[in-house]
Formats: sequence, structure tokens, C-alpha cells
Amino acid sequence: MMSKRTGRLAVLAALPAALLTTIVASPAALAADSPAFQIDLEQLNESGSRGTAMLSLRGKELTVWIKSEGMVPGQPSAQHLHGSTEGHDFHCPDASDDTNGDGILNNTEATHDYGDINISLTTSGDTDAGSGLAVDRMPVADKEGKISYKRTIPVSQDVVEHIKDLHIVQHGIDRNDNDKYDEEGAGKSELDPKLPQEATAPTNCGEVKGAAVGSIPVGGIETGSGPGAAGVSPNLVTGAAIAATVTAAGALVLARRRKTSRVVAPEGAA
Ligand SMILES: [Cu+2]
Repeated sequence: MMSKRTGRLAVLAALPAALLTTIVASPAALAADSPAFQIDLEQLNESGSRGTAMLSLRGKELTVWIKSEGMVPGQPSAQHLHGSTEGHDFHCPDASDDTNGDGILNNTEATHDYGDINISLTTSGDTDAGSGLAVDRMPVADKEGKISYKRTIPVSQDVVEHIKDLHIVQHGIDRNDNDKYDEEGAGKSELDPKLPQEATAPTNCGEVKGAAVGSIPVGGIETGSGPGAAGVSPNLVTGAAIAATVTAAGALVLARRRKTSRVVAPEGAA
């Protein structure tokens, strides 16, 4: 007959195996869960605007919450998910991307860094790239310059798999501080001469925290060549990242789980 003590030891010895099973099973379980990602929106063009956003996936349904402030009061703010769903790592620009040196980081200059529009975060109707400048369906800042946005959008499997490679960009600045978009502030938009530059220049940008591990940096800093030219398959890099993750699996899985379950909508964005 097994003594109480031996029994306890046997249980302890069995524990690592049980933990290992849990860890190995977890990534799949997590993927089937509802992952959520936080984004901090940081100012561009010295706009003073900032905010918090959250992306949450349930299958192929993406819910986007945005809460921002320092926007132009009473004005619509075009907003998008920019970036690549093909494994390239775009990122938020900074003032050094003002390549024509006119003091305004316009959308064309910034697109070199943050990539094309993937999803237009409209308030209703289409959300494709073609709705990028549909300012009549973009959220309008209140008189304090605050925007609160929430929408659930059906997305493609590519978006689901590359959600960490996308970033939120809000547009609309007020260079001459007169609480409206006008050409006196910064001239005409390079995107559409019927719109003032103030309406289309980016006001903030935010990346998914801990984004794009395993995706190829756009611009190929190491090699000096273009996207994907580094000769390394994104899958290989991702494979290496996954191997590293599995090595450290216990802590990581627990941390990710905790993060996922703690995610809540930004206050008042419901
Ligand atoms: Cu945009």
C-alpha cells in the first residue's frame, strides 16, 4: 500500500507533465479565443492629439474601439487601419518622414512608413480602402475635441492573421488653430485638391503593442533593399519566433492569457 507521503510525491512528479500538456495545448486554445490588442495613439504633426484604441477579434469579426482627444472640434476625422497583411512590418512615421521639408507630414509621405489603408474605420457602410476619404461617414469630434468610436466589422482571414501588423491612424490637423479645416492652415491636400491639407494630414498613429514579431521590416534596413528582399521567408522568421515562444511558454502563455482576460473597452467607448 502506498503511503500518504509517497502518494503526494507521485502527484508532484506528475505535475510537470500535466503543465507541459497545458502549455502545448494553449496556443491553439488561445487562437480560438478572442484575442485583443491595445494601441496607444501618439501625436503626429505636433497636433497634440492622443488616444487609446483596442482591437478585439472574435473569429472574423473585428471590434475596434477608439477614444481620442485633441482632435479638431466639430470636424470629421478620417481614420483607418493602415499596414500590410502580407507579412511586411510597417510602422508609425515621425517628423523625419516629412521628405519635402514643408513642415507638414502629409499622408503620402507618411504612407511610406505606415502603409496603405487596409480598412476604413467609418461609422456606417463600407469599410474598404475606397471609403478612406468618406468624411461624411467618419466620426466627428465633439466641441472639446474628443472622439469616441466603436464598430464591429467583418474582416478577411488575412486581417485576422496579420492584425498585429496593422496600425490605427486618425487624420485631421488644425495648423492655424481656428477650429476648422481650411486651406489657410496648410494649403490643399495632395490627395484631393478639393480638400484642405489639414483634413487629410495624419494627426496621430498607434501600433499594436508588441507588434509584428517575425514580420519583415519595410525598407530592409539591414540590406538596403525593398520589402521581402532580405531573402528570409516571413514564415521562417515566424517559426523561429514561435520556437522561442515555446521555450518560454509557461510564463508567456500565462501572461498572454492574463492580458486577454483583462482587456476591457476604453471607458465610455461603448
Ligand atoms: Cu489613414
